[in-house]
Amino acid sequence: MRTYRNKIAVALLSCATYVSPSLAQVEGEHYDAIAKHRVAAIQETETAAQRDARMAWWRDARFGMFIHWGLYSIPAGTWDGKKIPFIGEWIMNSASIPVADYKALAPQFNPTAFSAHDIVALAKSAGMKYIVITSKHHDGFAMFDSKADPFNIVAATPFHRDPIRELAEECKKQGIKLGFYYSQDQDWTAPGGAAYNTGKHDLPTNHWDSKQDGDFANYLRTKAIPQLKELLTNYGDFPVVIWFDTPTADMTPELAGEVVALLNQHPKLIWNNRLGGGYKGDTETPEQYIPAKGYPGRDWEACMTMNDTWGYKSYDTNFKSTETLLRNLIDIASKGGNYLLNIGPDSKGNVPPAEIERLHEVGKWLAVNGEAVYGTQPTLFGDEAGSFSTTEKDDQGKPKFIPAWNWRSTTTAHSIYIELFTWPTGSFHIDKLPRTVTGAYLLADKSKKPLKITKSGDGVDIALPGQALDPIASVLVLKTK
Ligand code: FHN
Repeated sequence: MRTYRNKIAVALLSCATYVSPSLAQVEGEHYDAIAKHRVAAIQETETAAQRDARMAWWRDARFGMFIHWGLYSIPAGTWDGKKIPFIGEWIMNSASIPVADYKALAPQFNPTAFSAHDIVALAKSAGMKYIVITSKHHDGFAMFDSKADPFNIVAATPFHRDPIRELAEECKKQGIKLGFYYSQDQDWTAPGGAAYNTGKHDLPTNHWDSKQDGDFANYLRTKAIPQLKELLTNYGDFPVVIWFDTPTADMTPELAGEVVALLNQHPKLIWNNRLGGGYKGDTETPEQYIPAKGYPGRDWEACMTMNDTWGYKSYDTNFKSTETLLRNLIDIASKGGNYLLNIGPDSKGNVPPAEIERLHEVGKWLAVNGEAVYGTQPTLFGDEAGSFSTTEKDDQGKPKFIPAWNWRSTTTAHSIYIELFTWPTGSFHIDKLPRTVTGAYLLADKSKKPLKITKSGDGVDIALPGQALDPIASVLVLKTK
């Protein structure tokens, strides 16, 4: 059972495209039939220039905050006195909690410490340019005021406030963008909503409570689509992103087309590759890993946790170091992607101090070195990122990518940035220069003192001071023609 659960976990956490095999098969075998019923998404009809304009802010942003917050923060990883394995927001599924028992959490949810102001300010101080929050996760509980379904934070809890509205207002005030995660397919408390089987349930439906049984199309039409409409129309300038998740074969091209018809009414919207029904969306969404070479030609966003859960788990203290988080951000930027880094507030609405601390530290680095991240293009080099092992294999049996952590590079029209993780003695050597370099300095050096450049073979040596300017990453700027 454990192996099976782990396999599911790996599949959930690392699947890049979220097109289920059965769906891929359907597409292959019945392409014509599908084409007839398929609604063309904006992505398929717009020109490249229109697409560039729509994606411009997102591509410049490079760094966003993911927020997983919901009823699952009350049990916080423990049910009936037992620590439940797997990610916190999955506790209902992992512990096979009956619908009525899970719904009984709502009257206990009163997150009076929640401050939209503080969370938005935290994202800003971290140097993040957008926020994506779980408006409804797989448990079916809406974190917003929904007339479409009463299982929501305003109608079903003593809190009676709409955090999504408060966040939308704060994001507007503080000048940062807001997107909504919405679990369109899995819904464990609505009849007909899908459920992944994590290996605990033997029932053919994957449901563990007869209250979950029902018709998926009916669920989609009476809950998910009406709630998506509410989210798309009730929050002013937002959402700028809809972040779908975990599609199943239930999401046929026809049903997904009904969602797409709604999304198409919001032509500036960006949505990811996890709707299902064969729709590619705007963005690839590698989860908990950084792809070796990024996705050349596709926009992409790596979403990651700081510890080992998305939703709050009281006993998960396995936090990554600030060094790891910063290296991830730089690595992702050097491959042309965005980093969507998660926080998991507790049941009172407090963000765990370990997360706040790390975000502040990342923000301090970006305040000095942000020019090397925001609005940049991928590396012009490539070899600095690492190489494929000749002996080790990855989960899919392919040669494993072993990252090298010496340096990374990002680019703008007139600069090449070299983010140095290990500080070379005396000078930094570049073998082959893709552009003519006209000057060099360290980004953290306010005086921009020129560094001596010496031609060396096809490349150059840049003379460096004895000490790195930053213990994690110092940025060398090469001005170029
Ligand atoms: O099942 C979810 C999980 O709970 C979490 O929301 C992540 C975030 O990308 N998405 C799914 C797993 O891929």
